Amino acid sequence: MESLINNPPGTESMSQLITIERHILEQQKYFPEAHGELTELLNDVAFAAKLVRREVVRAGLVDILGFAGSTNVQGEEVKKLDLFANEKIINAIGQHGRFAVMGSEENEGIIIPPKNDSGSYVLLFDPLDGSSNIDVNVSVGTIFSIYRIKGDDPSKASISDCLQHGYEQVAAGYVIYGSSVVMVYTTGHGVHGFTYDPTIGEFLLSHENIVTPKSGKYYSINEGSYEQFNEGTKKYLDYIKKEDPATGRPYSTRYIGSLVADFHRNLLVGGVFIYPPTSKHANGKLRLMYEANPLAFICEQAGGRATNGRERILDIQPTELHQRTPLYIGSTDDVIVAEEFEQGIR
Ligand code: P6P
Repeated sequence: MESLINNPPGTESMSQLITIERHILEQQKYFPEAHGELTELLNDVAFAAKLVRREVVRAGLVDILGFAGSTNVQGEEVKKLDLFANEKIINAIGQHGRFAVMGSEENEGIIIPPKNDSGSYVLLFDPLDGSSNIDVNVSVGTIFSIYRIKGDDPSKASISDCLQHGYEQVAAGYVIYGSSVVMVYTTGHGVHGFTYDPTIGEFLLSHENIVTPKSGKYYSINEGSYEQFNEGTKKYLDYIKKEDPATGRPYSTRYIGSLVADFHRNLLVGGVFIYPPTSKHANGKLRLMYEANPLAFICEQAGGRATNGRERILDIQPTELHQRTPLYIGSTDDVIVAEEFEQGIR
């Protein structure tokens, strides 16, 4: 597909304008049994992303910044945009009844939409990850993960439908609200990115079949937590900074402090993101169900690797909706090196 960049808006041929709705429809051929439901709910998510984008990109212009005064289940101050994004996604998606049950980073328990009688799916999401960066105009993101309910009666949907292995996901994606707004998703048939064109209000295919490099030149970790790291992580950091042209070292450090932004960069150009176990967070800080699992599904579909340093993220048996996990994710060769230090092999 010719790049849209070579054709200024208005000059591209219609064949280049593949909207996310059209692309999702084409993915339906892989799910004949879904009777179009998956298509509709992915479009619901894309629509909700447009509503969130509208506010995020003008956050500085309206009185939507600053703390909402409340704190979320994680005990963190909740900014108005977190709350807004959470409400928008729940309302915009819950109204169609396609989801039997939802789980959000901002809600302690599960959410049963008012209308869920026809819902065969589960939606788990982080409405606005990295929200502490909103006030300083650093990219933030929405992350989502979709499963089928385990039974066939939506009215009986419960927490157990939310606590499925990551390998059971039927779709996953994220939206990064940055210099441009990009939505990336997979249904298990490759990873595809869409850039929002505000002149027509559509997400247009801009990154077809994303394949992440086998290795990169970036490592992403919060080195300010060095003293909290275990010996394996400290040895890894010493290793990755040593000069060795044969292995492309030293790698450059890139850490934005916004998971979706760090992940997206490494997905496109190669690299590894690590949130390891620390003395403060024995299981790391990031959440399994609506951060690690969806990004792991996407990363593996793009040819990358995602583990907790020892075990494949998608194989972890969930026990709680908000459980944390260490996360080693990105280019396969780079993740393996980091794991070998974590496991004491190096
Ligand atoms: P730290 C943002 O708060 C977040 O949840 C992720 O987006 C980000 O990767 C991580 O936390 C940053 O955490 O401890 O390095 O500030």
